[in-house]
Amino acid sequence: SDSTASGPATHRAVIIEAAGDLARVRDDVPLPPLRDDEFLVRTEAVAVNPSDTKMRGNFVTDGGILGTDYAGTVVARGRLVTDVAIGDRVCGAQHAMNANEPLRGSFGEYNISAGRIWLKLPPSISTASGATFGAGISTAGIALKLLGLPLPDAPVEKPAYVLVYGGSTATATIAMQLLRLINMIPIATCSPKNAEQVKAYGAEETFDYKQPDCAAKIKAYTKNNLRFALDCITNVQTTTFCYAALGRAGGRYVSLDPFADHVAATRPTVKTGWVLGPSIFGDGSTWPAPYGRPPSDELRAYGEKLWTLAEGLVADGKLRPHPVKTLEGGLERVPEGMDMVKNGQFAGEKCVVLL
Ligand code: CO7
Repeated sequence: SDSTASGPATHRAVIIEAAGDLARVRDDVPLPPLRDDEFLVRTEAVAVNPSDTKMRGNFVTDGGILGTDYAGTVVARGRLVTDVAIGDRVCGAQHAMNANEPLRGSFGEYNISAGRIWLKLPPSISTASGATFGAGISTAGIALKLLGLPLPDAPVEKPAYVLVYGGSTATATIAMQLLRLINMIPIATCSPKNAEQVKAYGAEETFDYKQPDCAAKIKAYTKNNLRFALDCITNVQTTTFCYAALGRAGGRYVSLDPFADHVAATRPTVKTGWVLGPSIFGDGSTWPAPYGRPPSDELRAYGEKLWTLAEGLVADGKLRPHPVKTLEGGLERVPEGMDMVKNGQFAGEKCVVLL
């Protein structure tokens, strides 16, 4: 029986020591014991997200493991686990730099499953590509909720446009596919060079945001009726742009980070929200304000539903991963990958480090 199996007491992982504020690889990082309802994954690939590069200063729990995204093979499971078997390939997300459980980041030789925020990978998806799903599915899923839109088990009856600002970002390629699956119609901003790819992920039309009249063009395309905007970039210019494109009756604006209040204040008929990725676990957030949150059973249940649905969609080929560029050579390359992501060297592709 594998019911008592567990991992080693320590493993190699990428941590942050608050004093130095630098990401570094250590060989002797404790691996928490497996609980009855958890399984253990030997990590084979991790993806670097822009958010990993922002876990500095007061986001850091001293000695905490960095990283959200992982994929690998199940090597042990607790006695209550029945939905995965030893040898299954899985991917998922971790709640990194959670002060209550700082050793649960994804950038380690082992990952312990977190709630239902994981899925079994079908043979059609490589482990490297699987490593990109964690933050992407979680972020896009929360965005749908904040937009007041359903999940793919209950598509809308009346399709409507959704502006996806930053159509070539990793969040957008997942969000646009989910929008199509719920019968909504994504339109997106991106550079002309990315237009074909953005359409391949679901955009009906793309708009070059560098053109001065771009927001007006979107307003005309949507006949001054656009009611939904998802801002995958989020700065003063992008919030202003989305507000200018939304139609006369207002609607919903959702961003990936806190947005500029002075822009939002200009249109009270626009409801707002911003995505806090790790809220998908339902265990709240210990990150500093305004990123702190109390636990939420509602979000926990939503996350479980989202990831259960996503597993089926990925298996059916209806939810495809973002393009990847891989770095070989193991966890040692994660700090380098983070620098490259920060400097924009992975634009349009997820940085995936192979272990
Ligand atoms: O989810 C979490 C936990 C779950 C359990 S934690 C959150 C995880 N999510 C992230 O870390 C992503 C958050 N997003 C961002 O940090 C930003 O929105 C950026 C802009 C960095 C997007 O990151 P992504 O990695 O998706 O994008 P990228 O670096 O690959 O850039 C893609 C494209 C660029 O090529 C530009 O496209 P074109 O078509 O315009 O050439 O995004 C575009 N872009 C901009 N567009 C307009 C980049 N910066 C842009 C800008 N304005 N300032």
